[in-house]
Amino acid sequence: MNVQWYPGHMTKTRRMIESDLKLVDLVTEVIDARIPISSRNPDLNCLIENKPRLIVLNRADQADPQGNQAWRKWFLSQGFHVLETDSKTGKGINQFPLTIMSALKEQIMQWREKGQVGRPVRVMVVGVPNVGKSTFINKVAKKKSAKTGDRPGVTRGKQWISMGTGLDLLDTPGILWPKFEDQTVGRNLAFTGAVKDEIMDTETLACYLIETLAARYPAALTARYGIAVLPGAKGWELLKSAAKKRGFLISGGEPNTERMASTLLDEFRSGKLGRFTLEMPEGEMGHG
Ligand SMILES: Nc1nc2c(ncn2[C@@H]2O[C@H](COP(=O)(O)OP(=O)(O)O)[C@@H](O)[C@H]2O)c(=O)[nH]1
Ligand SMILES: [Mg+2]
Repeated sequence: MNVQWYPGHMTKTRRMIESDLKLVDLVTEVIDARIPISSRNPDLNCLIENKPRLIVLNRADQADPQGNQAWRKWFLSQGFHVLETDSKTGKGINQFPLTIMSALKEQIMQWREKGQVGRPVRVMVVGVPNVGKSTFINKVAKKKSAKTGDRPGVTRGKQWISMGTGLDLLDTPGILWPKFEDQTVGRNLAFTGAVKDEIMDTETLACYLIETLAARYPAALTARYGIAVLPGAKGWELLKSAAKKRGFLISGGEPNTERMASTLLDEFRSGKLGRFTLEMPEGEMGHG
């Protein structure tokens, strides 16, 4: 596992986030809309306590639109505010300031009653690696001020990005750790490329992915790879069929499952295969 997730760094990161939290009125939790459970930190609720929270369903462009809708509904039912974004193109970003203002409407009215008229609203972004925090902040700032690919444990001074009248965003996100000791979480993060492929060999990972997709999105596999997907189909068989259909063969005519595995992961991550939500709110889909 990556060095940035060692416990020492976690403690340091947690302390940093705790001190940043004191400075802000609202926490923006960026998550990967394809894996809304696996891309969250389970300890965040304790850490944040009662601060208003905005869930940004980022990578909405890569997730199943029906999945986005179901998750929006679920997070709203949990008392969160929700925004769907594609930070790569910027879709949904312009709703960010408005969504914050509406989330803090009562708070702002209270400040006004107390005579705190010019009090700026301050916001921070948190999230696990690879959900798109830096890209999101860059789009919000409309300039490349947040570094992409940053890592926890880096000390820095506080910088604020103005998002318009009286609305400030902390320019550096709080980087949380996922619940990586959970196997399903680890796999989901590996599917999306959030953790390096080295944690598992590519073929094993691709077997899990194709089986997961077969259970929920069989038509996408048939459309892209021309394979029949029967109920209960096993990952290894599906991977072999796809390799044969693609003409990926090794000497002797055996399917080149290694090449097919890389292709599947690439096509899943790049969106060529389609838009997928691998986890649904409880009650909407059993975990595959
Ligand atoms: N398609 C798509 N790609 C995104 C989106 N947000 C971020 N990315 C890409 O995902 C990668 C990781 O993003 P980054 O902002 O570094 O993630 P961070 O680790 O959370 O800061 C980059 O290549 C981004 O271009 C999004 O909403 N849609
Ligand atoms: Mg980053």
